[in-house]
Amino acid sequence: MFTRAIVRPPAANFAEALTTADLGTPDYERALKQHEAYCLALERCGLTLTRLPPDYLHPDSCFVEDTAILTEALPHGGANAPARASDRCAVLTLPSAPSRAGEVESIRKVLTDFYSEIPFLQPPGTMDGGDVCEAGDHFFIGISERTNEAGARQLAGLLTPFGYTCSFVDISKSGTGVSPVTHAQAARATNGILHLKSGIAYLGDNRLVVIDELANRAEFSSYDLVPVNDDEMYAANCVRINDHVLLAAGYPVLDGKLRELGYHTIPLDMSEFQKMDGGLSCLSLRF
Ligand code: CIR
Repeated sequence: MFTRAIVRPPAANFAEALTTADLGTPDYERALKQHEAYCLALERCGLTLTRLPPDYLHPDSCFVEDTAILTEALPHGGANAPARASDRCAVLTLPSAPSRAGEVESIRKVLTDFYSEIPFLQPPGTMDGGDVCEAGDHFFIGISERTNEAGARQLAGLLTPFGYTCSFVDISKSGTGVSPVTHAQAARATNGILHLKSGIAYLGDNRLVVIDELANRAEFSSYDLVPVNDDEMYAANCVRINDHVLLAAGYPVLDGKLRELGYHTIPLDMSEFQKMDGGLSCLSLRF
């Protein structure tokens, strides 16, 4: 159960954010409107928002999810839970993109209002929060072009005392054997996904939304899979928040599947964020 989220609107220089997508320049006014609609959807899901001011020094700073890992409290301490397991846990990440490293400090300051201890990852570890997928009392940690094994091991070491188990999912080019064929793919990982959560989303109830390319991975074999076809890949980065699932607008097949499964979906226009490689989940830190 989530009760809060941290969000930050894009700054006026959002067009200077990192991107490998070939989708054109984002329209700033439109991005602001889409961001506001996203915030209202979070509130509709029952979340209280901490709204940070735009950060002109960091053009990617609206993608707050990449800066920290925040756990949900485990309802009953989880299967492997020692004494501290019902505590929530926050860990600051170490984004490998130099232009994003400075985003972490302002998030740390905000999190001190909510967490008494906030460990952070150390070099040579690197990590973007978009590579970390919480699935009940288990965490999938993607090894990608942004998150390395050292970072993944550090995070696993920090989460284990809270009763979580972790496994690594290699989506890097070297891990998949997929040969990148375009410049955009070369800068990304599995079939053009930037982060693990660009390709999977946990819905609760042992259910995972997953892109076709990851559907046969042994790591996911014990889950009920909701497959996302290649045409709708971008929508795989959806988010279950309490009784709702937020997903990108314009992906009717996945939307239909989720509704058939009984989820109340809220489609949101994400076009301007997609231009800068941003998925829907990355616009908020939920806890
Ligand atoms: C970046 O390349 O870092 C940003 N332009 C996009 C980050 C998106 N983050 C996410 O999906 N978790």
